[in-house]
Amino acid sequence: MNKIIEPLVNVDLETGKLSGKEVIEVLKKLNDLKNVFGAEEVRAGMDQEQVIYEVQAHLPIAEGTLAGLFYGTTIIYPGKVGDEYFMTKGHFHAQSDRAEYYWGIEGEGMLLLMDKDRNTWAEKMYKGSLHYIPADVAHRTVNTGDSRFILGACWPSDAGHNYEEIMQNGFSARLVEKEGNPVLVSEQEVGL
Ligand code: PAN
Ligand code: ZN
Repeated sequence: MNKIIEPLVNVDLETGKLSGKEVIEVLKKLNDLKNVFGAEEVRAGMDQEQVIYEVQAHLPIAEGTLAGLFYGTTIIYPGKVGDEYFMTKGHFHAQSDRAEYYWGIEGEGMLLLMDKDRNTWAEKMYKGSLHYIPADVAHRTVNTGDSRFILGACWPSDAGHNYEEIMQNGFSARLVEKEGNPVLVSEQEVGL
């Protein structure tokens, strides 16, 4: 009855790394990111086994369960496809009105956000930055630095992921390097 137990999962507060029994890990290699970057022909010519990002998550209940929470850490490795920085696929939530928190843990990056009217903006992310992703806003993270970029996330267990919308239509802007700096370029400018 009245017992004191050890936690099932631990998080390394320096690196975001999760350890414990109920942790799942997903690797995304360049091969998994077809048509994600503007320069698909450049991506296709690179090493397809290269890991671009990895996600560790603690999902203590079944996906789709109402009113629970999930916790995850994402590591995005540094690099570019052409002039576009390595980034996640990005998604709306399947239950599109579900919000999410992100926070920066290590390195430098950006959170790319796009509403349903395809207005896209970016927020700088760094160790300690906190980001509230509102309902109905697609989100993708981008490593704009030259070392690994790590972020934490917490989202509702019934949010789900709608990757299809972004695979079909993309975001309306991309983060590219120009003269050594990240610049948000809209689809009109690059003819996405
Ligand atoms: C995050 C993301 C994670 C990977 O946990 O799932 O950063 O990005 P993609 O899912 O776009 O590949 C989250 O937003 N969960 O809802
Ligand atoms: Zn999400």
